[in-house]
Amino acid sequence: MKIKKRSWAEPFKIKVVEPLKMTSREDRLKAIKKGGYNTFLLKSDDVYIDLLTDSGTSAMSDYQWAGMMLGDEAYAGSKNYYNLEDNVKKYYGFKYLVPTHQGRGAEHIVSKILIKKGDYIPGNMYFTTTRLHQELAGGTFVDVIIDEAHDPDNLHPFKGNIDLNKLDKLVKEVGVKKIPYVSVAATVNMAGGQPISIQNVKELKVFCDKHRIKMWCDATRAVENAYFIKTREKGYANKTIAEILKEFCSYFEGIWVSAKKDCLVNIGGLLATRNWKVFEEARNLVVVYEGLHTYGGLAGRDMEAMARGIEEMVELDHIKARIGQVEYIGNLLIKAKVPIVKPIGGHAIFLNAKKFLSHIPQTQFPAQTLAAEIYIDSGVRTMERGIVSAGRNKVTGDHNYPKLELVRLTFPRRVYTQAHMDVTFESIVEVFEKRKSIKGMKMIYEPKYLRFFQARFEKLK
Ligand code: PM9
Repeated sequence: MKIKKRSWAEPFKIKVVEPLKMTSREDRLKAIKKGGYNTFLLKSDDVYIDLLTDSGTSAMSDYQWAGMMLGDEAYAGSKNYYNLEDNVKKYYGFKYLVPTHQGRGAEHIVSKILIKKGDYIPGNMYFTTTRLHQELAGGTFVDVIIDEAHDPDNLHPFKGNIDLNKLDKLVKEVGVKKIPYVSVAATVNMAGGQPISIQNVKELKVFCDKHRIKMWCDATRAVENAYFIKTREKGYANKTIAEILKEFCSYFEGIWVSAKKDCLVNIGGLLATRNWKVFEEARNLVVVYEGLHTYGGLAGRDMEAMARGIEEMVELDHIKARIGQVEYIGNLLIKAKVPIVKPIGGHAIFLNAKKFLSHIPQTQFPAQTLAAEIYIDSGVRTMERGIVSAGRNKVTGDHNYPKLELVRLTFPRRVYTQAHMDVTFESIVEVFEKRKSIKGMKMIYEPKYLRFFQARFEKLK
């Protein structure tokens, strides 16, 4: 037999296992009904394969666990803080670090420092917590991502790119004084884990320097972005992930990071900048909202795990296998003609619920419905990323109607095997086969903020 293409495998072996619980269809029907047809309201005990999020769900390495034992739990000046500071400098390239309990802690502080009432914050598609903090600080988020990002079938290799014409239009409309910074996400979660190119960031930098606008980056999944730059962008194939990450970050005044993703930890976040004034203000605010500036709401051991996770996140074998797993199931779904967002993104597969359940109008929550149906079929937990996540227009109070109505299958890092991918794939195909019989839902409880976390639904008869 001639082998056409050699396979890759996970660059680790398993040392500790956590048993998974199998449930019956009846159990799952009861559980999802009790949880108001919202997968966030399920008990994890009732879940078989948990693809809700890649946030804080990674498996840590033995090197990270060993670091946990070296936690210096001093209130002030923990040595783990200094290890983290060294690695943030070495890998992200920023001199000043403020740790936070998780990403939104950093978003809160950055938004409070940079935004004043009446400002506009352009960005490459909104993210739920990011936009909310920008709004709570008095700003209005403006989407300036390229149009291709809103089309699930468009094959643009960098759908996270910013459309400089849209940005220019905003500058002309509101004036530079009302634009405190451009909010750049790498990769873009809500667009399907799509990357932004270095070329686009460089062009943005020229534009922003000309208009004296700052650039800040949500670098939560910037390592995945770096992998896409390496594999898709001219001139970067021979650079290491670490080199690309550092160059990428060099265009920004600062970053915020939810360390629960790329950095391979279960809790943690950070804000890093090269601007002393911003750092000083952030250091002042962090003691109000998070904790002292040398721990920001984290234990010393958590900071050590993060410092070590940062070293591991840029290893090529790791990131290749991580994205390879997403590509594996994505390609199976494409072959089975299940509609997904293309190109396949970094951290997740996004099912196109608008196409999958084309008979259900957006006001009956097709993505929310599909996530519930997949859970009922197999115990695989996914997440809605459509009209529920998009929330309401803060002026009119009506739903925001996003073009993308998606269900996200998000893959925790180093947790599941290829066999788990096969089981998940088969479940989605089964649901796809009987899609015509599926009915939509109505919302019966809606919380004020970030409604997707706690909203409740009922099945339509
Ligand atoms: N992202 C996710 O599942 C967890 C909460 S929202 C469902 O994708 C970006 C790009 C994120 C992110 C969280 C945060 C907030 C900021 N930026 O969750 O507070 O994807 O650590 O980070 C989630 P924290």
